[in-house]
Order: sequence, then structure tokens, then C-alpha cells
Amino acid sequence: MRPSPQEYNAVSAPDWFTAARFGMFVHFGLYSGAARHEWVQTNEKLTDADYRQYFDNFDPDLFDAAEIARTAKQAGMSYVVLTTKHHEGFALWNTALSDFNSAAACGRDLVRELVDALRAAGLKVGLYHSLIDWHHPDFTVDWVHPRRDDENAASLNEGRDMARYREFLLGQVRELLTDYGQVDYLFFDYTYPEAKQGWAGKSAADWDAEGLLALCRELQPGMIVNDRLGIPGDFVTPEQYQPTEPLVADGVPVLWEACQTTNGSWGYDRDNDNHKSADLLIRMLADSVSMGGNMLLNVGPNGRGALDKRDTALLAEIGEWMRLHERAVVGAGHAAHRPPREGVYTQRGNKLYLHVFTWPMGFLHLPELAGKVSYARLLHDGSWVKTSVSDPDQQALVTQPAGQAAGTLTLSLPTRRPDVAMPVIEL
Ligand code: H79
Repeated sequence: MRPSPQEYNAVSAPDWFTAARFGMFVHFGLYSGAARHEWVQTNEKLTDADYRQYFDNFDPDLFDAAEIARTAKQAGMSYVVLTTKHHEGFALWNTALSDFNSAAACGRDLVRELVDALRAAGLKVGLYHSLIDWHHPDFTVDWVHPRRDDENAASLNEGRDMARYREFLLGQVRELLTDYGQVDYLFFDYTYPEAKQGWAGKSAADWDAEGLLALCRELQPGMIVNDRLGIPGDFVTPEQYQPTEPLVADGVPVLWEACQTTNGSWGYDRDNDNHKSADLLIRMLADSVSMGGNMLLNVGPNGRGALDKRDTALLAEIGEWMRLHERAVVGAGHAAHRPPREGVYTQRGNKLYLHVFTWPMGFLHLPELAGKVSYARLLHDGSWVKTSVSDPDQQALVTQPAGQAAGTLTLSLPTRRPDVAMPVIEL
């Protein structure tokens, strides 16, 4: 029987994941050298021969696992999730099950390097593993496959056998969960059951989702697994959108994590300058926590394995904000109070944090909080914020602030917005 979300959360919601709130996604593979989106093989319908040049010239001489760990830590992140294999099928570890791997291409086991560096830095270890595999000869052609050819559809799947692919998939996951010590988190990607334009999708049965999940439970009992196998997992993973309320299933809150890019592409995309601002990313993080979720922010190292300057500049700004506002994020979560229109609340213990998205003119009115707040301050500099409660019966007599419903607490703020990426008021 399918466990309820409550049962899932009960068995598998480790404190570290909900406390962490902020992690780093690392997309690295042959597509990083192609430098034009991790889906380039399908987007441009590249042949295996076209794609082979990225394998033959794979040279991640600047991939520095310790630097990645340090960068994540300085940004205030407490876990990192690495693509062990993306849809292209290239493995970043020394797999015995295929030659299409980084050890064969450049003599390095990049999974080992990063996992070791994360542990040394005290960060939690997350792995991403693609269910899709465009390189494997048994993986059937479907509507997102680069070999899809509407003219010659009939012959394309001759000789391809998903049963053999399932064995390969299970075997590679077994290697990852056996040879790399404790793995805290696994992100499978992804199930797309709909058939489109006459082409099949793939669903739980294509991956033997039950078998894969059972293998995860057996080899790494403390590990959390995401929801993209086509059967329920331990947490759900909204991709490139922000939920606007806490996520629930059957009326019960579920763990969730929004995965987000800096510029719309996961893999290094040289000519894409469509980066979000640090202010927006910080707001998205606060928004996630306010709705009871995490945010996993992606970086796409370039063809040499170095972090992109555009990403590290953003992470440095986010890190500076996190240094001063960490307690409003890490260990914090959804607050039951109705926020004012200017921002969102997070709550940690008995403290409420008001993340102010739009700085008001002079006053902020907080519904229902009159009499419930003993002290208020701006978090970045610890400066006291004056609070007052206006009497709705006396409105004609008071000049400021007027017109507030009973129970409203009013904050008197400096006219000038504090010089931080996003001001937070601790209540
Ligand atoms: O690894 C990242 C993405 O590559 C992967 N999941 C994250 C974590 C992902 N794969 N598919 N999707 C996300 C959604 C599919 C989007 C598609 Fe498209 C729309 C596939 C084809 C059209 C995006 C736009 C990719 C190519 C064009």
C-alpha cells in the first residue's frame, strides 16, 4: 500500500534537510564544454558522432571540489547536489558498467572528489542521477530523445530493450550508493508519462521505480529521495517556479525544495546573460522558507570545471546577506501569521522574521500582532524598531497611523531603506 505523505515524512524527514533550507545544485557534464544548455543534444538533434567530440575533448582541469564546497559554505548553503549523470548519459565517476565516464575521458572520478570535499567541509552530500539516458543503446527513443525522427519512427526502437537499461540503471545507482560512503540525498530526474505527438513518454514501470527506491532504502537507509520516479518520494521538487503557499498532499504538509537556476539554464550556457539579480534570488529563498520549503540554487561550472564568474558574484552577494540574516532562514520555516502586503514571514522558535520585499514609507502595519511582540529590531544591525498599537476608536484623534483594524501592530521604520539586499525585521 502506498504510504500517506505523513508516513513518508515520519520515516524520512531528517532534521538536517528542513533546517538547512538552502543548498547548491551543480550541473556538470559534457554539455558544459558544449556550453549551450544541458539539453543541447536534443535541442539540436545532435548525432552520437556530433556529441562524441565533447567526450574526446573533455578537460576539466579547473574542477576544484574544495573550491565548490567553500563557495557553497560561504553562500550559507549546507548541502550540495552533484549531477552524477545527466540525460546525456555521461557518468562523472569511475563506473564499471560503461566506458562513457569521466575516468575514461580524463582519468578522474569527479563524484569522489566532490563527495570527499563536501564531507571535509561539513556539508551534506547530495547526488543527482538522471533516469533518462540518451547515450545508452537500450534506452528507447521517446518524445524527448535526440534520435526522435518523425519520418522514420517505426525502425528507431528495433533492438532497444528497456529491461536491459533498467538493469544498467539499477547497477549504476548501486555503485553510487555503495562506493561513496554516506549519501544524504538523491535526486532522480525524471518521469514524463504523457505520450506526445505520437511518441511515448516514460513512467515508473520504465525505471522499475519500486525496485530503485527499495535499493535506496536498503543501501542508504538515512537518505532522502525525491519524487520524480513516478511514485511518491520523501520530498517534492518544483522546478523553476516558486510555490505560493505551503505544499500539502491529502491535507498534510509535504517537504519540498524549489530548484532554481541563475539564468534559466542548468548547464553552463556561455552566451546566456539572463541572470536573476541577487536581490531576486534572496527574495526567492525567503519566499521558499516562508512557505515551508527549501531552495536548491544551481551553478553550472564551465568546460574547464571552473565556477562561472557570473554565478560566484551572485553567490558572494547572497552570502553577505546570509551572514547577517542566517537565523531568519536556517532552522526557520512557515509562520501561521498573516503577513502584511510588503513581505513574508519566516519563524524560528518563538521569533518571527519579517522579510520586507518593498520598503514602505514610514510605517508597516502587522495584522493580529498587537500585544504579541515584546521587542522589534532590524536584523542586519540589531537596531531597535519602535512599535505601537493604534486604537481604532480614536482614529479621529490620532494623526499617525490611522485606519488600522483592531489588533494591528505598527512598526515605525526609517524613511531610508537599509542598505542590505533585503531588510529583515526580527519580532
Ligand atoms: O537537470 C535539470 C534539467 O535539465 C532537468 N531537470 C533539472 C533539474 C529537466 N529535464 N527536463 N525538464 C527539466 C523539463 C523539460 C523541459 C523541456 Fe525542454 C521542454 C524539454 C523539452 C522542452 C527545456 C526546454 C529543455 C529543452 C527545451
